[in-house]
Formats: sequence, structure tokens, C-alpha cells
Amino acid sequence: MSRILLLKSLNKSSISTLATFSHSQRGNFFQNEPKISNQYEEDPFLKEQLEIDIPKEYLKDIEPDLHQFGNKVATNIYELSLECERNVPRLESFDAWGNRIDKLIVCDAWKEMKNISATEGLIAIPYENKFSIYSRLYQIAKLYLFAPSSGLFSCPLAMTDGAARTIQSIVVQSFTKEAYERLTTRDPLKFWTSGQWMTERKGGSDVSAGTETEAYLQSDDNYKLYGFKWFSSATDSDMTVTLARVMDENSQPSKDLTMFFARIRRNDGKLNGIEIQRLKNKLGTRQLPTAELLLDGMDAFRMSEIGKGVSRMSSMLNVTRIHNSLNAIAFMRRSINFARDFATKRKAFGKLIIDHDLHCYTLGNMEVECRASLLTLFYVAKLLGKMECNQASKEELEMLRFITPLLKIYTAKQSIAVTSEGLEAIGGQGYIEDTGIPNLLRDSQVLSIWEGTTNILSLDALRSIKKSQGGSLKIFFKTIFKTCEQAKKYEPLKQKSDLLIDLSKKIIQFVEVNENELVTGAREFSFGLYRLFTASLILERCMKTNLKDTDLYLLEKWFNQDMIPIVTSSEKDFFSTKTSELNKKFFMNGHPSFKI
Ligand code: UCC
Repeated sequence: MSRILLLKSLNKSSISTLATFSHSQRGNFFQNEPKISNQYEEDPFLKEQLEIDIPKEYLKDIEPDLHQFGNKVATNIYELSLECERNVPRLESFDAWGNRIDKLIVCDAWKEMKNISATEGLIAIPYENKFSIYSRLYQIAKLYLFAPSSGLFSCPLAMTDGAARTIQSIVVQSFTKEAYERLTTRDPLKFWTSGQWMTERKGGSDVSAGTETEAYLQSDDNYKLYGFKWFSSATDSDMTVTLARVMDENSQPSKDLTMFFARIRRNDGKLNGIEIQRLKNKLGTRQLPTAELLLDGMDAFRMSEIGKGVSRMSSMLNVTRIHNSLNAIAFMRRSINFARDFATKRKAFGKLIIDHDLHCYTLGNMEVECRASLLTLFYVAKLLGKMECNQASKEELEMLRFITPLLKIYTAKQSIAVTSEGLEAIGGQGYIEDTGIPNLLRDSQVLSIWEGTTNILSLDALRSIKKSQGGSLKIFFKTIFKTCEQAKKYEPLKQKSDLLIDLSKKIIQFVEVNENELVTGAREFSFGLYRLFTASLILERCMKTNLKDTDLYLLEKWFNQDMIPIVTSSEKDFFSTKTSELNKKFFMNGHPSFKI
């Protein structure tokens, strides 16, 4: 008997037990959700790279810690991050009687993230320096595991690390001594986090022109600050580093900015001359209490020479930009880990989607971006570690300065692309908030904006070339050529090494002849440099892993893109003044302000 006839022949109560979608049943099929397990063990590429980069005598102590932490970030810490996502911060500005209270309410899970950060040594590790120049790399690997399970606590950690590094670099003064100890402690009862307030209403890129905050001298290096900070991430921090213009005796502001240190609260627990105007309503990073702050006589200490704030603050920025990148790559990794697990559980067109070649091809492309960028992140982490142990050569310091913005802009863009692909790989469910997947994309979107946008940091790379009178670019290519010369000796790497040399020479020649196109083409230029340098690191990895098939595949895939887009775009005349005018007409036509 057919199913329909069978259903017709039954009375109502029997139907409800048999019919798949009757009111008492909701169908038989429920999709198994994508899951993650130990995030260290799930990442053999990471493990292998640590084996390559860190001597055995250190790794034997580091590995067990990464193993235990890899498990936590997939279990209880991950659960806390979901809690942070569900219970976003709130601000109560007034009490019932109209008194201004500016009470910032964050959830218990967020507070627990702070405790975990301290006890796991997420900031302490490089400052304890137990593993010499490898301490930084160890910390960055650990933060990489933490970031996508951190409920965005990785943001205050970035600023905390930047602040600790900045205090260290300016020689710890009496008022920052306590701060330094607290920022770098493992004791959760003593641990402080720091904010980094740079952006005002006039914008966060041209900080020097946009800062209106005024600093009035009280005594010695003590000042009172008056101003309005427009994007103050992690307002629940214990201290902050910020910029202001020092006012002279005629109440005239200094031309250049000065860097200050301030506590958020005074000893009585009240805000330190700060009013929290409102919390920001953001696309992502909603777990993070980002606020607009009125500084109304905030007590602060001068941390830099007057007018040297931007250059002093840049040591903080260089650290937070590395954090930005590690978050970007970590979000890619998490996205892939979810997508690939889902592929082993989801069936379509008669088979699991892991058995559809097209789907695998898509996941493979995501993996390329994540692996390649991890190599560049580790390269930068090693240089930072050397610098902090005073073991970096002049050339290495130059490389660190030059590659950091390249790493930041490239990984941020790729993170958005890869996490977006990751959502799509999970289909409609990837778009559903309570799967815990969409926040990877929402949170990635900010990475290309904060800590310097893509355009600003492309120009920053150009500025660093100019400041070094071309020296940084020379060292950059010297490093690439050196790797290529070694790689050439391996037959399977010869063709790509020659190609990399050839492409590098083309871009060098381009710079010599077309300097005037570099500003308009700054993005393409920076992306190209990043691709070339990362290619050299993949070659290096291939040598270190004895030409492992998956590393050779990574190499092949990495070269399967436009490696020098500034050259190819310039050949089409995209950067000339004439084309720039056409371009403006192209996108502005129809806008009320535009007259041809
Ligand atoms: O977005 C923000 C939110 C914080 C959230 C933190 C999250 C962390 C990630 C966590 C992931 C989950 S905070 C603000 C975002 N804004 C920026 O990052 C600023 C972007 N703008 C720039 O970077 C610009 O290039 C400026 C502000 C640096 C340009 O300003 P100026 O005044 O034009 O500065 P100059 O002339 O370019 O540089 C002044 C000095 C020079 O040194 P001297 O005085 O010796 O000639 C530069 O060489 O500073 C030096 N300098 C640097 N040095 C500038 N940048 C650097 C650098 N990166 N490294 C070393």
C-alpha cells in the first residue's frame, strides 16, 4: 500500500505517530553540527612550524602547554566565548535618582577571560622571557589558539601587550612601574588590561591632525586631559595609553602630539575624570565594550617627550598590528576547522560534501591563505622576539618595521574573504547567529579597519621605505634572493625560485622607473611585496620539511595568483593621472557634487 493510502486509512491519532511532519513530530532528520576538538592537535601545520622554528630544548616545555590550552579553547573557554557573544556589555548612565553613574556592565564570562589570560600567561610569556628569543613566538602561537575562542578578549590583550611593550621601550618610570608589573603578571588578582585611545571625532587615520584633546600641566609630569575619545575599545580596562596636545602657558596647543598614561579609575573606584557617553553599536566585536569617552580633567602622566607621541606610540601600534594579524589568521583557521568538520557530516546529492571535489577545492583555497600567512606571522614573531632580547641585527629591525604593516593589511583582507567563504561552506546555517559561526565574519570585518586601514598602512609601508632611503626595500629583496639561492639547489624548487627572482626583479625595476605611480598603486604594491615575501617563506618551509608533498602543493597554489599586481595594473595604465581622472568620473558620475 502506498504511504498516502496508508495514512488515509488510519484514524487521526495513528496518523500523528506515523506522519513525518504531523504536529507532534518535527521530522526525523537533524543535521549534526560542526564541532571543534583540541585546536593545537587539529593543526599539524602549526605544530610542524613550531618544530622548525623552536629548538627542541625549549619546545619540550612549550608543547605540553599548547596541547593543554588547545583542549581548553575547544571546550570550556569556547563556551565562555559564546556566553560573551550572548551577553554583550551594557551601560547604565544614570541611577534611579538621576545621578550620573556610568556603570559599565560586562558578563561573568568576559571577567573570566581576564582571569584565564593572566593565569595562562597570555601577556606574561614574552616578558618572563623563559625561552629567550622564542618566548614571543610561543606567546603568539598560544594567542593564535585563543583568539577565536576568546570572546574578543584578544582585543584588550593586544592593547595590553602593546602598552607593556611601550612602557618597556621608554624605560620604566616610577608611575609606570606598577602598571608594567600588573600588565605582565600571571596573578589574576593583580592583572591589568590596557586601552589605547587614539581616535577622535575627526578620525583615526590622520591622528596628528585629528586629535583635539588638550593636556594641562599640573606639576612635574602630571597633567589633566580634556577631550573626546571617539572609539575607545575595552572601556573596562584598568589603564590606558593615549595622545593629547600639551597646552603652553598661553593656552596654545602644541603642534605635535604627546603620549600619556592614565588610570581609568581613581583609588576610590570612581572614573578618573571620564564620562562614558555611550557604547558603540557595532557590526561585530559586540562582546567588546567600545565607548565614546569625554575626558573631563582626567589625571594623566606624560610618557613621551612633548611632541613625540606618535613615534613613541608606534611601538605600541607595531605590537597591536601583529595581534591584529594573528587574530585574522586564527579566525581563518577556526573557519576552516568548522567548515571541514561540517563537510564530513553534511550530505548533498547522495554523498557527503567532503566527497565533492568542487567543495574540497574551495576548502583547499581557504587553507592556502591560512597556512601561507601563518608563515609570515611566525617570521615577524621571531624578529620581534629577537628585538626584545636585543639580538636583532639592524637589518632585522628594518625588516620588522617594514613587514609588519604588510602582514597586517594582507591578513585582515584575507580573513574577511576566508571567513565569508567559511560561512558559505556551511550553507544557510552558516548565516544563523546561534550556530556561533557568523561572528567569525562579523569580527573579521573590523580587522582591516582598526590599527590602520589598508590604504593607510600601504602608505605607511611607502613611508618606511622613504625614511630608510630605500634601505628597507633593499634588505627585503636581499632576504628573498638569499632564500631563492638556497632553494634553487633542490630540483623541485628550482623553477619557483627562478620565478620568484624574476618577479622580484620586475618589481624592483618598476619602482626605479615608476616611482610616481607608487602612491596610487600602494595597495597593489604592498600586496605584491607580501606575496613575494611569503613565497620565499614557503620555499624555506619546503626545504625544512624535505619537500613534503603538501608544502609543495602550497607553493604551487601560492604562485597561482597575480604576484606583482602593481606591475600588471600599471601595464594597463591604471595608475596614471589621466586614468585617475577617468576613474573618478567612473564612480562619481551621478553624484550631486560631481560636474563634468
Ligand atoms: O583602531 C584602533 C582601535 C584599537 C583596537 C585595538 C585592537 C588590536 C587588535 C586586536 C585584534 C582582535 S586604534 C587607532 C587606529 N589608528 C591607527 O592605527 C593610526 C593609523 N595611522 C597611521 O598609522 C599614520 O601613518 C600615522 C598616525 C602614524 C601618521 O601620522 P603622522 O603624524 O603623519 O606621522 P609620521 O610623520 O608618519 O610619523 C611620525 C613619527 C616618525 O618618526 P620621526 O619623528 O622619528 O621621523 C615615523 O617614522 O612616527 C614614526 N612612525 C613609526 N615608527 C610612524 N609610524 C611608525 C611605525 N609603524 N613604526 C615605527
